[in-house]
Amino acid sequence: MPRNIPDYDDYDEVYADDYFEGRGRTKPKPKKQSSDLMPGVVVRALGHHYEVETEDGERICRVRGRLLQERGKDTLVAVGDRVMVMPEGKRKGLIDFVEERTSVLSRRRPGTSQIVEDVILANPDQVLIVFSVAQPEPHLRMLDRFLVVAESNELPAIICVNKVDITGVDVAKDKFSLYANLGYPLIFASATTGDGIDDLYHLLEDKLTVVAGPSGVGKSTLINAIHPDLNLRVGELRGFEGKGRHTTRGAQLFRLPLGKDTYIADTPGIRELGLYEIDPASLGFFFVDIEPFVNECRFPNCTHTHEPGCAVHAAVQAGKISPERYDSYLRILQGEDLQEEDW
Ligand SMILES: Nc1nc2c(ncn2[C@@H]2O[C@H](COP(=O)(O)OP(=O)(O)OP(=O)(O)O)[C@@H](O)[C@H]2O)c(=O)[nH]1
Ligand SMILES: [Mg+2]
Ligand SMILES: [Zn+2]
Repeated sequence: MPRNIPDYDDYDEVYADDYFEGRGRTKPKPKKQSSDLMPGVVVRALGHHYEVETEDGERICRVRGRLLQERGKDTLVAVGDRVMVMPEGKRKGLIDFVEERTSVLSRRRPGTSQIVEDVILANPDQVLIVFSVAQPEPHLRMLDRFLVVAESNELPAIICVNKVDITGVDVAKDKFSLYANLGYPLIFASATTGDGIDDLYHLLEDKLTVVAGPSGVGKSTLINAIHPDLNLRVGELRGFEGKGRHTTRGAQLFRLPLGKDTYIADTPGIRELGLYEIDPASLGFFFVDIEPFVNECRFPNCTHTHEPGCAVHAAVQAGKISPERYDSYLRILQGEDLQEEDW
């Protein structure tokens, strides 16, 4: 084992400082045991430390050395992870164990040629995808990409169209009509006037909902409108294009006073949403409007681009799949990485 990674197996060694702190005390503190472990949920990442909510409050935790070694390059601990914590004093702790994730919202880590998973949030039950009707203008091809990420992670998606105060709800319904037809729950909201907030609130009960979308669309403002006590930081928009400033840094999980177990996670605006581990032959399954035709193609490994006897292509020609959605499919298939600057 390399010297610079401490081995936390021996709790005596780790807590040695604690023993000496109590100078003058005749009996050493009792040895830490695994029965002292307490369950918790990671609510925020702070560099190499994590804020964990446990039954007796929040603790700032570091990660046990052995875990650091075991997990290689994958996201070791993510916001939303259920963990076991060895308490250290009243407010600190050591993450001893990370429970297997039941779901993730993840993407391909940007800025590297290696294919690495970047877990945006662990264990969500659903994803609330927020776009604004204006300021910034919605980029629907990017929305399609968010939907593919939700479908490929098997997460139910709700679409929230925010800032309807700017254009009026009719313009918003018109711009997003395609998505009402696809069957996704669609909520028209204004975090400023409070329109649609009640509808949103009712969808959250007893679930962990991750709020995702581009920067500046009003994700944090919406969460504040749902639960004003949180008082999250909200950013100004930059320039005449009204793009966001990436105000929220790092995902953060909040418990809501609603039902027994309701959490909402704010996430930073996503600039780049590379898809992780989706092979070309299965991409069609993650478009709810393309999927019904996939098994009717002549070739089982059809990519729905040029192959003869392609049922998807025929459905596009017949107007059963919209040209815009098919265009999104082709762009993702070709590996086009949309960046915010291209929107
Ligand atoms: N007109 C209008 N402006 C809104 C509404 N919701 C949010 N805004 C404004 O949009 C700007 C960006 O809001 P944020 O809540 O910071 O956006 P965000 O999606 O959290 O952005 P990031 O944290 O950067 O990802 C702020 O100036 C908000 O006041 C709305 O419903 N209507
Ligand atoms: Mg924000
Ligand atoms: Zn086909």
